[in-house]
Amino acid sequence: MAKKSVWSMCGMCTVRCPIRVETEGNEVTWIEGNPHLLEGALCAKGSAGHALLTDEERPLQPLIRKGGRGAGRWEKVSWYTALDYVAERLQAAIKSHGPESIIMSCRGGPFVDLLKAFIQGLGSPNFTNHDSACGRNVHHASLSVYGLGRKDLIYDVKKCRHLVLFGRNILSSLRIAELNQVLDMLDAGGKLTYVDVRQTMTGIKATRFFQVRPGTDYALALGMIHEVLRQGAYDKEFIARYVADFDKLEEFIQPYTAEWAAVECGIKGKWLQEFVQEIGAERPKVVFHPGWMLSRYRDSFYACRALHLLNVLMGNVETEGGQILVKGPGDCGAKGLRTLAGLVPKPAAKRADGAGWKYPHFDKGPGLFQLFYDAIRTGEPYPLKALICVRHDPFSCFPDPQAQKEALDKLDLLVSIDTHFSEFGWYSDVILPESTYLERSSLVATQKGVKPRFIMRQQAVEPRYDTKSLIEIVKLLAERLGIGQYFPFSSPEELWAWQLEPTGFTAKDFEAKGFVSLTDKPIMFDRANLDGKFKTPSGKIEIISQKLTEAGLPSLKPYESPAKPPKGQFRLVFGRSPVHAHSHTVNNPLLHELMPENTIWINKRQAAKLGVAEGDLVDVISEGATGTIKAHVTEFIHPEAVYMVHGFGRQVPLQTRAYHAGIADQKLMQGLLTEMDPAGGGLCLCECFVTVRRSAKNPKRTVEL
Ligand SMILES: Nc1nc2c(c(=O)[nH]1)N[C@H]1C(S)=C(S)[C@@H](COP(=O)(O)OP(=O)(O)OC[C@H]3O[C@@H](n4cnc5c(=O)[nH]c(N)nc54)[C@H](O)[C@@H]3O)O[C@H]1N2
Ligand SMILES: Nc1nc2c(c(=O)[nH]1)N[C@H]1C(S)=C(S)[C@@H](COP(=O)(O)OP(=O)(O)OC[C@H]3O[C@@H](n4cnc5c(=O)[nH]c(N)nc54)[C@H](O)[C@@H]3O)O[C@H]1N2
Ligand code: SF4
Ligand SMILES: [Mo]
Repeated sequence: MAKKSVWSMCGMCTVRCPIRVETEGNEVTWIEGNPHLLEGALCAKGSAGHALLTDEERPLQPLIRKGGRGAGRWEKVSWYTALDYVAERLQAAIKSHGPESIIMSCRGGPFVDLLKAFIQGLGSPNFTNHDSACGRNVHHASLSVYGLGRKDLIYDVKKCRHLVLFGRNILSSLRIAELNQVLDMLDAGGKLTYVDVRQTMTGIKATRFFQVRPGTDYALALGMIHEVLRQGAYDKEFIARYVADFDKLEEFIQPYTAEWAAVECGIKGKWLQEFVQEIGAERPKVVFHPGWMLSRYRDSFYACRALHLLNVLMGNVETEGGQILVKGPGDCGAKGLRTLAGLVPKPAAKRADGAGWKYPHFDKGPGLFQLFYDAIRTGEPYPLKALICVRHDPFSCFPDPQAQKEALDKLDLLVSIDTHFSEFGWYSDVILPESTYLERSSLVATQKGVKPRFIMRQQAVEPRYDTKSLIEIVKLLAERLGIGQYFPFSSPEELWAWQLEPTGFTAKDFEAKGFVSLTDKPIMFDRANLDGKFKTPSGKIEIISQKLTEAGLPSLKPYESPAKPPKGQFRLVFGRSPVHAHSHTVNNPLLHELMPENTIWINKRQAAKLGVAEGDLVDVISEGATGTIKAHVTEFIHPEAVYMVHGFGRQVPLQTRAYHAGIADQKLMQGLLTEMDPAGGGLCLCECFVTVRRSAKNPKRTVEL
């Protein structure tokens, strides 16, 4: 059988590592990281991609709901029928309530141009994503300090001398390229300081580990700022040149001494002083990395802001081993890709979630998903009628799926475009199954960075079942809805040629390495002349953000100590496993074998008080929700917290391996659907308290007399 080698991009998580795939006939025989970029490295999930191909516990043809929502009765239909069904209902919504009554949500990433063109082509501004449960606080904090988003600055992890990570479990919640950079940095003698409420793979490799009381990162960051200022360990020149209102920070920080922070966080003040001495000597090659999470507490926006300010104090902007402004094709003297969204007029209506107008400090880009639930419930600012989720599962992503269902029952149409049965898909009216990443081509994508490039995902094998690529699904739907003109292609090859046309490259240029580099050398701006690079209203790095002030919000918020869990309760925190990507790999035959269920981590002393031993079943109870799970009893978690890996507790019966294996943290987060940091928009996922008790489902303990 004919053997082939295909350049592609992994789709097992959203990192989308570049890969090389070997095929024989229609079988995938080998997958590795692109040797030119990743030296062949791939993670466990990426290696399990071929098991996704053959997995029949995914939607294998379009499905239309027959019974009530969520009842699991499906009619198998042709693509023709399914697309007509969706198009007719969208048309009805447009006719009765205008195109703005349609919401589309998508996980984001390098291929969103296609979906943006579709929803805006229909005339709706309501394009959204998952990010209020992920990195919105970090993003908005970054915007408020630099006027640049979280993706406009990259951390030069490999060359830094000291990497400081707050709840960023970089060696487990991984991106291959970044993980390799951390290891190279450590090999080169760099230091790693890690802050978490529990010990992790990253903490084990770290030079220093601060185990903090849950939710006190803001205090720690304030204590660090105080100590940096006290020791004079900051870049005075950089600050004088680029930073506004530094004196306001000096004044604000007065009460937040290192000793105070140490007491608040439960660490030693001496450790903080030593830490600041080190970074003072190592700056500017010091990176404070708020990651995506910094975990989701009520003040996480301000904690992220404080970390950004620490970076500013280090003077690490546009330096090797610090933070570097991303560069795009234009910075290499090259032309960018032609975009489909560029063909489409901007929708006239305001966003229904209020981002950019009701909430002027929120980036109106993808807005905030949870605010659509308010709009659905109230019908304000206008009625909403349909939700299309592409590569996004709001019932796994956002708290309290039951509350979400109650709101979504007000909509006439729910569509899931997914490779799997998502929890949302199972509740929706139509499932349009996308071909897996190995069975489809995607758009040409731009990867910005110090060395920007164009990259491509090419189809490795033919679809095994009656599924289609997103490119085809969108094109077919657009034609039915009278907006076919915005999709001027009839195959991925034609689309690539259209996108690439202004750049002077062709698909042939990708044959050698799977990507096209736009520069040989890293591009750096002149650090002595960064004027115009900071997109804040003042053009300076803003300690007091004008936008926040205009929105009536403080830029430097006084610290408030997080609530202690009520007696007998714990704060529920969560994270990821290196072998799973959120909830959608839990049913993968190979990955399920590696980690079939989650456990709940509980501190040894607390477990002893509850009579819970390692491996015992415990009931985890929050207001209105409960689940039973195995306990992992350990010294390596703060006594106030319990921890579980996100993604388990799935309720789709057709996924036999994942069905009811472990429990879902988001289902315990009752009442938190729209609880957010008002300044950052991030959801307060970590503001959930649960009771844990030994379950009656354990076998009775017998005592030998
Ligand atoms: N309680 C709690 N909530 C959380 C988190 C948590 O840890 N705990 N984590 C938060 C974070 S950081 C994030 S990023 C979000 C993630 O939340 P989501 O974005 O919803 O999560 P994913 O599981 O990455 O992907 C969603 C859907 O994409 C589908 N999918 C995967 N590959 C493809 C594909 O190739 N094509 C198509 N069409 N669909 C595909 C999957 O089957 C899945 O149904 O959740 C957030 N919410
Ligand atoms: N293998 C794998 N890798 C992934 C993903 C995946 O699903 N699987 N998802 C990707 C995505 S979408 C994201 S957003 C990133 C997320 O990457 P990270 O930001 O590294 O997120 P998590 O693994 O969720 O780790 C969160 C950590 O925060 C800790 N924590 C909880 N409360 C506190 C606190 O008060 N203070 C501090 N300092 N820490 C606290 C938790 O104990 C946990 O270890 O990972 C990405 N990489
Ligand atoms: S990190 Fe792993 S799963 Fe994610 S894209 Fe890269 S290889 Fe694939
Ligand atoms: Mo995320």
